[in-house]
Amino acid sequence: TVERVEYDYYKYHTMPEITNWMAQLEKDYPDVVTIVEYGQTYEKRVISLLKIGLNTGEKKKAIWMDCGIHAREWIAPAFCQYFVRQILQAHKTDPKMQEMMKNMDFYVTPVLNMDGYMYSWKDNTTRLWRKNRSPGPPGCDGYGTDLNRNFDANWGTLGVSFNCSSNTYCGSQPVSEPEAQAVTYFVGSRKDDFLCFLTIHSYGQLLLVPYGHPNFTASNYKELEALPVENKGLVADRIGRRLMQMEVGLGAADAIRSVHGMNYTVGTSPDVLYANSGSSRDWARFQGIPFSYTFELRDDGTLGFQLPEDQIQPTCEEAYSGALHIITYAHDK
Ligand code: ING
Ligand code: ZN
Repeated sequence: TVERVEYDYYKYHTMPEITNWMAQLEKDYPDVVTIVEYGQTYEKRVISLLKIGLNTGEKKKAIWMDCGIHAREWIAPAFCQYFVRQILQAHKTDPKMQEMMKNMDFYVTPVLNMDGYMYSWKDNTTRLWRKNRSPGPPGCDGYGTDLNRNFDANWGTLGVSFNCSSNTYCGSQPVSEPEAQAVTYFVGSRKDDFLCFLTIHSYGQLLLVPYGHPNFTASNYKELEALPVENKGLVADRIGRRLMQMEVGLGAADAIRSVHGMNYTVGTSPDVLYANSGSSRDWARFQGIPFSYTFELRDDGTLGFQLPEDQIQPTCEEAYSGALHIITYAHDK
């Protein structure tokens, strides 16, 4: 008999380990888990996600979660794996999770930027790599585009660099990168199904709501006054959605705090830190997905991207509680 070794969710895993873990889950939960391949990285690795839900034969709503869009943020893929394990366990016993899995499919990408993630595992000098691994335009000797500046949402306008060696290089044009293309195509072609878009980063202990661009937040109030009556509904909806997202985000921060007492700040990126453009969160919201959040997990900057393994468990426990708050609200609404 072959003894199955328990997967250790409280360690950081290499890309091949995560790929094997995905394949094993599909075998262990054939009725609930399906691997979906939906793109290719610059270095031709296949980007895949776990589709998790009960096959009801009905058209279902959907939840998006991606981790590891930035290579060095290792706690993010660890969280996606923990999240998947938790919902699979909960669905065995918890009536609420059973109900949600009947009505919705969870689409979870454990590592979106696979090339960058593998590069960050190479050695001590590459551990803090952030971007993908595509070479810059001709004449540039840097590598990599910041995938969270490459989406088609006010692309190239704020909080980006056009220097291909910069950590926030936004690419040669909107969605120039194959990893951003994969998400854009997969989510964009099913945008009416998605209730919720969660993209997981570290660090900073923040829950960021759209938009990263300040012109699409506060000034909406002025816009509303100036608009002809027939357009007010749309903009009011935009404001209403933003307020609703803030409220649900604050609820998620409370849920997080109740687990280990950690404080997460909720707001738009210009309110909380600095403005940016081309993020997947903003893009998803522009697509009309009602709830779109960036999670910035632990820590507060003390150890930053090199979060010790003994913090994986508490970080995942609290973030799970926050994510579930948002997902449950989006489902019930
Ligand atoms: N932070 C995100 C980034 O893309 C962000 C989100 C944007 C945070 C702007 C704050 C301000 O930069 C990380 N850590 O990647
Ligand atoms: Zn990040």
